[in-house]
Amino acid sequence: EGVGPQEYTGLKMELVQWGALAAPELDAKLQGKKVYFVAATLRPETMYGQTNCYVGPTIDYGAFQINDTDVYICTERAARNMAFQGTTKERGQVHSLATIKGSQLIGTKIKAPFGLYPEVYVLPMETVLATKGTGVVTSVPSDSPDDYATLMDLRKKAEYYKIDPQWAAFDPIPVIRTPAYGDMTAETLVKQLKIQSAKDKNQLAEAKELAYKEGFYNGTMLVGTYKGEAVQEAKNKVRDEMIKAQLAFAYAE
Ligand code: A2H
Repeated sequence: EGVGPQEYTGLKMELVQWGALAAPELDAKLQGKKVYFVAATLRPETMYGQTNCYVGPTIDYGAFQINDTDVYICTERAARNMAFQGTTKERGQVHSLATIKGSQLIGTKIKAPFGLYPEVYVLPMETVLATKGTGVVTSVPSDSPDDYATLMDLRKKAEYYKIDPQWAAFDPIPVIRTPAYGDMTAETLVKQLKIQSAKDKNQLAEAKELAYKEGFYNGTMLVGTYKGEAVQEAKNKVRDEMIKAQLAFAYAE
């Protein structure tokens, strides 16, 4: 990354129902609050294609009281950053209501803002970094090679990953068309580069770079308010629309 701060979109994915591993601990503590998983994304225009959300199973997460009503699930590091970016009611203040391991969040059902699948599940991704973004990654397997490779791994070995196959059953949705890779950029690249799993780090880094550039410079929206428009134009419009609807906020680090 460059010298300046990275500008993310913090996507608010509202809790629908805790998974069985989180429920006993968190249900009582967060009674009556509006709870959101907050995912940091650089591709807000792809959010129509969310199929699930990822957390790192070994990462520590917290439930942070952000204002009078809202609680955000993310890393403490991210909550502290938010507190200095006007996200919290009191500047610099973070109030932790509970802590929880990523593994305990698996199977939780949440809303996917702007998603064509309105509700999705939280799944494990071993490559999520605790030191980047919020530690929560919303998954768009049509356009993110990492998201695609992990979803395929989870489907192949549901038992090993201790997930219900139904949680990973939402198929990728075409969101963006590119001249080089068609309507499913990530799938095309994963196949072209012969990526076998999410462990193929080097090829995935290459696929990520190719997908990002082609999507941004040559992509056209296939769905949503800006269908038919260039990604370059639609990107910030979708972001603004989400922020206006209070489904997202600006997050930088
Ligand atoms: B992106 P950069 Cl469709 N650990 O969002 C690992 N990856 C993380 C993360 C973390 N802690 N926090 C965010 N990310 C992911 C959408 C997307 C993303 C698409 C295509 C590419 C893409 C849907 N997932 O990212 O290192 C998030 O995934 C590739 C650039 O700060 C976030 O945007 O550049 C991106 O990585 C931020 O990565």
